[in-house]
Amino acid sequence: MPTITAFANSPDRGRGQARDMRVRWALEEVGQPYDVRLVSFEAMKQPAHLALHPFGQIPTFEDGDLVLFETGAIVLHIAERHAGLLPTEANARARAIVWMFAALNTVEPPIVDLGMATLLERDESWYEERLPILRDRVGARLDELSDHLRGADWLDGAFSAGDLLMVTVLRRLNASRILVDYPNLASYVVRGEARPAFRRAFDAQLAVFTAGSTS
Ligand code: GTB
Repeated sequence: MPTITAFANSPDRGRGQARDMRVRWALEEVGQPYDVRLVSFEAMKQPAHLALHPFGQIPTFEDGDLVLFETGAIVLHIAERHAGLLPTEANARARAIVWMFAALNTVEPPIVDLGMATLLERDESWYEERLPILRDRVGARLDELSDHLRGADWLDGAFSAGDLLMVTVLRRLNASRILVDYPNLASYVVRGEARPAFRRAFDAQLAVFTAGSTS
């Protein structure tokens, strides 16, 4: 049974924004049970965790001798070894992997930049000037993604690991009102969140927060 790591005290208070959520969701989609080892911010920077993750972050994935980090690589590993997250036809499979990379390399960076600015740079003298620039960059990507998706349920045929990653990336905008201007993307996120595997993963990470706040 694989073991993943997750925050002992997630700053998002169980909203499923930390990146272990993607790995939990992928494992739930393919029906693979898993263990979770919770780590504190201090423990993440200690040698034992750095041996698993050179950047001292969560999540990690351990299965026997195999240790992985980077959520894209972990989700791809799970999708390659189990049925359900990648099409079997070779070209469709390649296109689903394209969407995994697009989620992480093209759509997520401007969303993270906007989130980080809102969180960490609010008191800077240039914050108000920079904010519309960051919002425009996010908007450009959302315009393009929305045009691609149109009225489809998923990015390329059936639900895939590409959708799983894209939905988790778009969920990072949940605290803002940005997706209100993109009804098809908002529905896409709701569709992803309605999947039973998403619900199980979400509830599992929320239970960590709930247990921590009542103990
Ligand atoms: N590229 C790596 C991957 O995809 O696996 C990035 C991993 C990463 O950013 N991990 C974060 C981490 O360990 C947690 S998920 N940070 C601690 C550190 O770097 O010292 C990022 C995250 C954290 C919190 C929220 N939140 O509170 O809303 C959202 C996302």
